[in-house]
Amino acid sequence: MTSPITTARHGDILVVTSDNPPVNALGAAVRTGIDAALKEAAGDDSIHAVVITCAGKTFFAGADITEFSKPPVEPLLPTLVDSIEGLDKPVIAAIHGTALGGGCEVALACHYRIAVPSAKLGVPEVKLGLLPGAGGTQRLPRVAGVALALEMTAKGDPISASQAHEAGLVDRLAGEASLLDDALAFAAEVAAARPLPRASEKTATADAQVFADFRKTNARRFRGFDAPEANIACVEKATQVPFGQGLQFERESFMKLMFGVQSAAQRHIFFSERKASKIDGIASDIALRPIKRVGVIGAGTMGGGISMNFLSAGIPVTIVEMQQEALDRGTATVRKNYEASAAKGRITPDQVEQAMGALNPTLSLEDLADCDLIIEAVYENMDVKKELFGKLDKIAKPHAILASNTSYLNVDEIAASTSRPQDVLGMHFFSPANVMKLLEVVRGAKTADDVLATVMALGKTIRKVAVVSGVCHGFIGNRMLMPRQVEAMKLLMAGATPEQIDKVHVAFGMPMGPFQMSDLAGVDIGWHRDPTRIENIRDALAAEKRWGQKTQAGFYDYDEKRNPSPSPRVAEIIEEFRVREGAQQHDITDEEIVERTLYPMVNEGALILEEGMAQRASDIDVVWIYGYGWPVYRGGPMFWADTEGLKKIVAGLEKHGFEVAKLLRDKAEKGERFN
Ligand code: T1G
Repeated sequence: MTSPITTARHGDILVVTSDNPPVNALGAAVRTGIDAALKEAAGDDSIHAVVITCAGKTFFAGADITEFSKPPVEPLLPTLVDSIEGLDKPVIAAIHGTALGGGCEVALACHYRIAVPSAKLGVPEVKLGLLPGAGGTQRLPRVAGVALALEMTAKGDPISASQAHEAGLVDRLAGEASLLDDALAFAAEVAAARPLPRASEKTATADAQVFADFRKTNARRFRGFDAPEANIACVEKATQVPFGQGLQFERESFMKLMFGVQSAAQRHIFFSERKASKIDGIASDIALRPIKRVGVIGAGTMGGGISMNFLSAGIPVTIVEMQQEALDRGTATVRKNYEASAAKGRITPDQVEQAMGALNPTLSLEDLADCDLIIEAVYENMDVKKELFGKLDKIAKPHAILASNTSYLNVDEIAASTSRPQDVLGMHFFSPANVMKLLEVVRGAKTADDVLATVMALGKTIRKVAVVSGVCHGFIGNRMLMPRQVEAMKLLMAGATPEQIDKVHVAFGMPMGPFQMSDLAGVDIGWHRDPTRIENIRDALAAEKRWGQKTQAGFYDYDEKRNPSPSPRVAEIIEEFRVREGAQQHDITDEEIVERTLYPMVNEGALILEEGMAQRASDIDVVWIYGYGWPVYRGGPMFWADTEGLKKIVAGLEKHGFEVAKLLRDKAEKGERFN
């Protein structure tokens, strides 16, 4: 097998190039090749400097994550990194694309770093539940300073080449199109410079208060995660002990995380997110329909948010409303959202105008005639949607894709109201649609393969995590949410309080519990709106306009800053229903709350898989991570069930009288996992 590493002489400079698509991951063959090149350079006195560069779209984007579950192969990355730094000739890293993780650590071990302005550098290991395990936690604070090293290691976001240059992480900026030439010139310039600047020989200093402040400032963000604190502790160690001891501490900390459940969960999600974009049974090179203009019907919260996804990706949008006032309000909201992002420096004012200039508001459905994709985000009512799709069928051009943003209605029934069911599918965005990453793409019985593949690819273009769902009530996410909400209400009747149930979910790692979620989304969603018809606790709350945060009262009472507090009135309503229904109460433990609200979600997930409504268990995990904030360090409901043990899940479900899904029972009995 040819090595992904090649070397070439440019005068007295040895250029080492990695060509290991798609991201030049530092797999065993790459490490072996670089090691051989270093030996070549060390043994040849006519070589006075080394340039390490990469072909393709990026400098090394990290260790090869797929190797983590396999036995380690020499030379290990930490060893290789030390060999680079230890060479007695200058090694220059020529960086483009994203120098991430082990890639950034290779660059840090080089004596010099030159990067094109569009490059990024980062150590995202924390997002995999890890830490830079090849010296990064010890070299980065020594080169770029402790404050920046804390930000980069504990949060995992990359910085731009210019930020890196300002911080001293990058020594030179190259021309965008002249990286190698500029790197060679830089190498010639420093070839004789001594002593060689070695990160490990610098010192990292910081007041202890810096670490205490950083921990305090980020406590909420890091809640429940192991890796951020491990990264902080390693950077702190770099200011306390010599480099070698710091490396040892880093190594021990890395191994602890690597073999922990959280990193396994976070690596599972890394690969699952990418796997979700693949559609079983459809060729990955299927011809896609070009999407040059998108139509959005409805300029409310959803329609405006949906439009922004396309505008931000540079795709013009025609947005339709029935009333001018609603249309104006909708487009004003889009502008307000963009201007808020500009105020935070996330986008430039020019980009705001560019996006708004690509938004074409209209009151006429006929203006959608030139759209390649039309998405409706109108009132969640089947008759309304069927009538609208009937009209679109006559207006839309041939091969236009017609999508419904419905959150649970039957997409096949909607498709049947057109003469082109093959062009119809669901695109279920999550509110706020311009923020939430999940997009459930609902495949109708007659949806054409190229239509599905086009929308899945478009999902990536608009920076969503798209997951294919079959047609069933609630698709994947909301279908699993329902049993959780139903059981939460039953637990109120059995003696629990809303705050007790929510507290268990938040302690588990969810951003909020079932009742906090209801208050945020609106207790009145789906309510029959007849205040005289009070059949359950939710009806009683809705009848008293306890519609949630928006009315400063729901399952909780809210002050003017929307701070929640337990509601005596809600406690009364619950008690009234307990009496009225003759409900039996008992002391409810946190464990029972988990068994009765989370285990049924796993059970529903098993039914979804049995019915083929999701392609794979990992898709279900992706839905809950990106659509509902399931803690990524638990890997999603199905991954979590595997770690709990399916036998334990089955026993818990049976204990509370649930009917166990066949797939779940079979897997439990065979000792199998979902993932
Ligand atoms: N190892 C193995 N495969 C990888 C990979 C990696 N590091 N990064 C990406 N891939 C695969 C990915 O699964 C996909 O495969 C394809 O490449 C394209 O990826 C010791 C321990 C670089 C910003 O965490 O953030 O170094 O689906 O779709 O959108 O301290 O990939 O095509 O089969 O994401 O252009 C640290 C992870 C590793 C970076 C490019 N590094 N990668 O994004 O492409 S741990 C990372 C990314 C480490 C050391 C530690 C992104 C990207 P497939 P993609 P993209």
